[in-house]
Order: sequence, then structure tokens, then C-alpha cells
Amino acid sequence: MKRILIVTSNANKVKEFREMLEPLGYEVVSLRDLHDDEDVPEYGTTFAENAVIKAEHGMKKYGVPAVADDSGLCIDAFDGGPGVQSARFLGHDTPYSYKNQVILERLKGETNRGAQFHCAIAFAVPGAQTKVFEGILRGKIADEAKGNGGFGYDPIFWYPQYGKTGGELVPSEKNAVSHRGKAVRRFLEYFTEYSKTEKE
Ligand code: ITT
Repeated sequence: MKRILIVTSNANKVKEFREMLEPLGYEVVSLRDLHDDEDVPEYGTTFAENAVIKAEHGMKKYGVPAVADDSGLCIDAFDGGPGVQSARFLGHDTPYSYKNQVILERLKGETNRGAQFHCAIAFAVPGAQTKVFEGILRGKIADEAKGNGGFGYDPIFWYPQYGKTGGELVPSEKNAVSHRGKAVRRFLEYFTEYSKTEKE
């Protein structure tokens, strides 16, 4: 089984990576599996920059190829915010039930409810140029929070493909259309070819 190190402290991201990659025969190893709770500082201004910072940090620390995900919610009426600040919006440890209610309050009466999830995945290999794979999912901010599925902003993000919030989706439905699903599939296409050359 091929191993993939994912440099993240977000257990929900690890779960989604596992759900998508394990059935394809990949073992996903997270920082938590390595008993590493270091929080890598994200000083980039784009999702891609932050993903590269995290992946290269893990690659250098462990001396193996490493993957990182930087993602977030961009709301049109907030000029794309919280964007790269999504995890830190209203405080890193503030519960998402509260963050989501604040967003709904701020959008009360707003007709422009367009929003998108963005995911950048970076793949860093010792001695090689780091690669980035991105995925975007356009949708809307729902009128109210619904469901307990997914994580983070999912209960208030309306997935147009299903006419439901992310909180109401089962994992396979979300992964089939999500920003992370798209970026993971782009990464996998590359990784499959990369793995073949590694063996030669
Ligand atoms: P790492 O940096 O350790 O990977 P993090 O949670 O801090 O973990 P980010 O900086 O990439 O990760 O922040 C992404 C935030 O965006 C995440 O915490 C969620 O709040 C939100 N987010 C990303 N993908 C999401 C998804 O699929 N569904 C709901 N919310 C999501």
C-alpha cells in the first residue's frame, strides 16, 4: 500500500482524505498519527501559498513526500472573506455553530448570497519543485444552518448539485462534488504517474 503523509491538524480533513484515498489503495498518515501537534504558521496570502508552506514544512521535517491542504470559504458579499482566514475567522477555537450564526446574521436581508469553497493541495517532494492542485465549488450561503454532516461551514453552505446544505450530505455525496474532492482527484492523477516513476 502506498503511504501519503498529510500535513494537517484538522481531523475532518484527514477523514475526507481517507474516505477518498483508502478505497484506491493508499494509506493516509496524518500528523496526529505521528503524535505531532505542531501548528504550522500560515503566512501566505493565497490558498496555494499556504498549502505550499505546510507541505514543504512537513516534507523537510520528515524527509518524505508530503501533502497539505489549505482551504476556506469565500463569500461574495464579504469581498471573498473569510477566505484564507476561514479557520481563524472570529477566533481559531470558536465553535462553528457560532461562526455560522454570525455569518447568517451579517447576511440577513442580503440578496447576494453567492459563495465558494476553495481548496489548494500542495505536494512537496525532497529535491523537486512543489506542485499545487486546486478545486473550487460554487454555491450559496443558505438562509439557515441545517444538518450535522461535513464540518466547519458545511451547515450553512448550500450545494447546488443537491439542493441541500453540506451538513445534510453523506460523505460520498460531498466528496463527489466538493472543492476538496476536485483537488484530490487532480492530485491523484499526478500522484499515480509519480508513483510509477518512483518505482523504476
Ligand atoms: P490545517 O491548517 O492544519 O490543515 P485548518 O483547519 O487550520 O487545518 P485551513 O487553514 O485550511 O485548515 O482552514 C480551513 C478552514 O476552512 C477549515 O477549518 C474550515 O473551517 C473551512 N473549510 C475548509 N474546507 C471545508 C469544507 O469542506 N467544509 C466546511 N468548511 C471547510
